[in-house]
Amino acid sequence: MADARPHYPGGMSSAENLAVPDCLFCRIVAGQVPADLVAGTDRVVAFRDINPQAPLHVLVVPRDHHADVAQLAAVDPGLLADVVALAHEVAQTEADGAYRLVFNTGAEAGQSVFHVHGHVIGGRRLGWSPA
Ligand code: D5M
Repeated sequence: MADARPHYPGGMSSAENLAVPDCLFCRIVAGQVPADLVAGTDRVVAFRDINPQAPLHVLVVPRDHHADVAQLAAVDPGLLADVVALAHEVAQTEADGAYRLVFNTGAEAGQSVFHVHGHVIGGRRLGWSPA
């Protein structure tokens, strides 16, 4: 059967894809760059966005490196479920339970860090649509 896993630049397989040098969020996960951590498990970490757009603005990332949400879903859907579960937990703890979970995917959509992260945004009434 064909291997459906996405190709990673540099020839890494998903099994080797645990941490990527010079990836900002890999470095936060490793404790090499300081961050305001709010929650975490053995698989996922939540920390405050450095440029908050709302009273609650937390990023939830898998400890393992995956470039974007589509790659994560293809390689490890259970890990994506863990990201969503921690996002939900943070929103219950820090906001009134209503929140927006955003995965910018691709530079044209505003993704600037290519280690998948869900933006958990809440704590105020949210308008629509994104600019
Ligand atoms: O979101 C990337 C997000 O990452 C953006 O909202 C800023 C945030 N950011 C960048 N550097 C840091 C550090 N050091 N700590 C916390 N948050 C950070 P994107 O969807 O890729 O544009």
